[in-house]
Amino acid sequence: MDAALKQALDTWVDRSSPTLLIEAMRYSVESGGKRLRPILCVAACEAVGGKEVQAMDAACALEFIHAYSLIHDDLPAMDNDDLRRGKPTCHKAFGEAVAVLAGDALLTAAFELLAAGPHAGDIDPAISLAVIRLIAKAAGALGMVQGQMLDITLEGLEAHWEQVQRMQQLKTGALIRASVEAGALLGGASSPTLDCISAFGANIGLAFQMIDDILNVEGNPEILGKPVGSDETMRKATSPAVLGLQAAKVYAAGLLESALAQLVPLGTVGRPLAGLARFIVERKN
Ligand code: GRG
Repeated sequence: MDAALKQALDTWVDRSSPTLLIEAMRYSVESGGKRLRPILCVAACEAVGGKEVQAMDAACALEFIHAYSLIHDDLPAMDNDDLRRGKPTCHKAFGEAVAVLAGDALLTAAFELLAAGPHAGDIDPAISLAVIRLIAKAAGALGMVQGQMLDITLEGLEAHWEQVQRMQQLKTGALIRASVEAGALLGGASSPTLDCISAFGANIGLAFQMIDDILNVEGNPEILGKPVGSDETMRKATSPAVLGLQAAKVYAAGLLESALAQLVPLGTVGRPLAGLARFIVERKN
């Protein structure tokens, strides 16, 4: 996946001479990370009988969007974080203005990749359009950006679990769900299979953010590559804060079970997705 992302950057981002902007984009995409969204996208494509190559443009685009969201999330106006993946955050390395622009440019590059990436010519235009539409919705004001807005709004308030759950479904869950939906669409999933994959994505998307919250309470900063305890300091509305640590763990385990149940109709081809779901809930970083 790292090689594919590098190639996507080379092809779609670095067509002019190197600039600070491009350096900042590369810094953010090539600084590691779990690559979970692109891996989920490819796994969903393969689970419905598609080939990796069919999902590759969308997979890279999803990672570009994820990288943009992390750059903006770390800014002083948002979470004001200094470290990401064990390295200085983009604005710490390049300054705030360059970081804002690198995020903007990655978001735009993602849609260019979706519309005209190296494999675009091999995909049915109706499917391409459906994928672009679903990723745009998941990333935008009805998805991730809305979730971030709710996150900011709920800061310091006595939030209800329903509010926190909605915020997490949008802030983190929407892009994860879109990753598997896009992969399944590109792989040629039937409508009932797409429904199962979509429900699977909704469950693991929420579980992912709940585990992120739990790791912010009791994770190992060295393994995480960032400090822990920031949610409590910033009085963030998180699942452990609202449900309690133990109940949040039990809830996330229940989401894993629901996610796995959605894969039953797929049979053995669903196993890689099941493994990824387990990783999401059992991870330490
Ligand atoms: C337009 C200002 C502006 C904001 C855009 C920033 C933003 C909207 C949304 C933020 C969404 C966000 C950062 C959610 C957190 C999701 C999350 C838990 C990220 C960590 O994901 P991992 O663990 O990261 O997959 P790695 O490092 O593995 O890639």
